[in-house]
Amino acid sequence: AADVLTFGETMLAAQLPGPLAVGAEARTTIAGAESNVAIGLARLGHRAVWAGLVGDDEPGRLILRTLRGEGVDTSHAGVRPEAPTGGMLRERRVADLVRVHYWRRHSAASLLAPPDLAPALRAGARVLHLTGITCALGTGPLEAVREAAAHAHAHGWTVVLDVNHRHRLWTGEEAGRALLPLLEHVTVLIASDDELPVVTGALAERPRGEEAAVDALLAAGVREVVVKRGGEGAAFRDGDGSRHTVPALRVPVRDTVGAGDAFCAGYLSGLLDGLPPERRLDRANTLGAFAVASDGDWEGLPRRDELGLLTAAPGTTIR
Ligand code: ADP
Ligand code: KDG
Repeated sequence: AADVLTFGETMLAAQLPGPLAVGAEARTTIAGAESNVAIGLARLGHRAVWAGLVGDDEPGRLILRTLRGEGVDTSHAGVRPEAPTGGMLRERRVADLVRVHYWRRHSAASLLAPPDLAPALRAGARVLHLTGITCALGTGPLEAVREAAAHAHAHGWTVVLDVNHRHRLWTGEEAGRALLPLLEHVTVLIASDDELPVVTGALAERPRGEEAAVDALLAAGVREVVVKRGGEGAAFRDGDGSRHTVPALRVPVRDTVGAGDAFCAGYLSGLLDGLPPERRLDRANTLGAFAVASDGDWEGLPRRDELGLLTAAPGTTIR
């Protein structure tokens, strides 16, 4: 069986070093939070399955080829001729500000419905990885997430939900209402500090502050809550009262997009390797640092033999 099953929307992505409106030249690649996690895991030697839908088009072929080339299992991915693969464009509008544009309405990935996942769920995995992005794609994808979470929970898998709130797709209120019913199935909830209120805002008592928000999530049945704090690092709490924090690694910041997904892949890798919470956080932090210190969402993620690279002195040339 697989180590991790994940699914969601992966898009054709264009990266522009300058403003789109004046015709900056683009580099094409693929982007998708769930496939970023799958690639991060595959690079570390884990068996990751990505089970999303693409169109029968060139972007769809690029996506499947890239994932296969990275060693991600796509045997449960689907091709839908009736809808196009979604797209996104990321423009570096000015040095420190990136703007994202999506073309994903009515995309092939948004056609996802529970039956599409049945074979992958039957095949089994140790961990199910879900993100709030998939929940935002429509009622079919949301139902698919709910059924997958219920199935995985009932079969004793570890269920990991990364809130991954995307303002461009839905409001915090909509996200909270959709994610709340999932919590009873979630083992590990991962959120950035500003995303915690998205989920807990939908609770009747609306906890105030991070501490209260994490308490409320643990009371709702989540076993571990991992909070990402960008350049400050991350924190962990579980239902047994243990707590850990780790500072971020000090690296030059190239491109922060994808850091959260890399972090998540590192955390899952640590779980699969049976590491204790503090070392899971270390690995998560290490992958997050690789993502911010390199261009692209997933291109710079480490293989297992590269995990220690960031401890080299700044400016090192390895020869
Ligand atoms: P997201 O991309 O989901 O918003 P964060 O920005 O919180 O998530 O980043 C996720 C993780 O990536 C952080 O918890 C940290 O481990 C790492 N990270 C983010 N920014 C930096 C940074 N400037 N330096 C080093 N590590 C970082
Ligand atoms: O997490 C990085 C993502 O922003 C990117 O890969 C695309 O899935 C994506 C999204 O919805 O923004």
